[in-house]
Amino acid sequence: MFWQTSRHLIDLSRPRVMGIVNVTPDSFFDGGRHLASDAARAHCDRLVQEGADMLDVGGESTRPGAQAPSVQEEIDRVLPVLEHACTLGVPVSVDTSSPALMRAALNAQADIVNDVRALRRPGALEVVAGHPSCGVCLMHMLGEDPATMQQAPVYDDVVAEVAAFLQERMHTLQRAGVSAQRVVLDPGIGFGKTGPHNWELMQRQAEFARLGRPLLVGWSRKSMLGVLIKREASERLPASLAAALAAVQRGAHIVRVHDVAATVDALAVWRRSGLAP
Ligand code: 7PJ
Repeated sequence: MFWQTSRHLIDLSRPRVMGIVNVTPDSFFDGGRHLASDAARAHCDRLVQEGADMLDVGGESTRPGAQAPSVQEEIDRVLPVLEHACTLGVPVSVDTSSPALMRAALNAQADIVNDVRALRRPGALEVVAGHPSCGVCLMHMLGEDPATMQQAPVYDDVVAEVAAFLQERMHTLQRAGVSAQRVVLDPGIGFGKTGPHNWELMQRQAEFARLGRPLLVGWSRKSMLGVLIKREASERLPASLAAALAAVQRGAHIVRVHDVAATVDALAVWRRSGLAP
């Protein structure tokens, strides 16, 4: 299976590692932005050295209750880092729901739009459809607002409902002229799901294969791991590795992770062991 993106045709015959680059300054002093973007550029270099197959650069925290940055603030944060990432020889995605940032990122040679809202913001679908070849990751989130998505999410059948949503969004893109070869799907671990919903998505992940497109999943350091093993985010690396391996064993094509070096090592052993499905 292949993923068509702006500059790269990505071969997904073996699992790939997407390294997370967050550009979210925790300081609102004037200097904070520059420090944050210098650090983020260095982090891009490090993740590529560690073996990341692609980088995902984002500036909006989707933690429940997080304050959303203004569109201009998000662009000012992300664009300089993205421009640097695009010089490193690997495919680069922009993690945003903002059509203005999507357009700016694609003009700056970004390969992929990764949108946790699956291009539901007005104008977002048009930006992707207006590009001849960029890739897109469509993720499921219950509702459109991280601030409220965790307020008692309810599903009859979480796997069926997430799959139906992803299929509907993919068909909408195809009607707008975006070919399926440009699309990757993501069940959105932690986005409007209870702990049991997330684990059911893992246990039944193989059912997403019938959608016919590659699957990207992100379990890295997320809270359902912490609930299971009772550890803070900084101590969730072993749990995150186990989740990444379980996900690729169940057919995930791309794992979105913070800890690239460790994930690359774990996947090398997994492959050499002949466990590939
Ligand atoms: C995801 C994401 C994910 C995709 C975030 C975090 C929260 N994009 N952006 N999939 N998660 N495609 O990393 O903890 O799971 S932000």
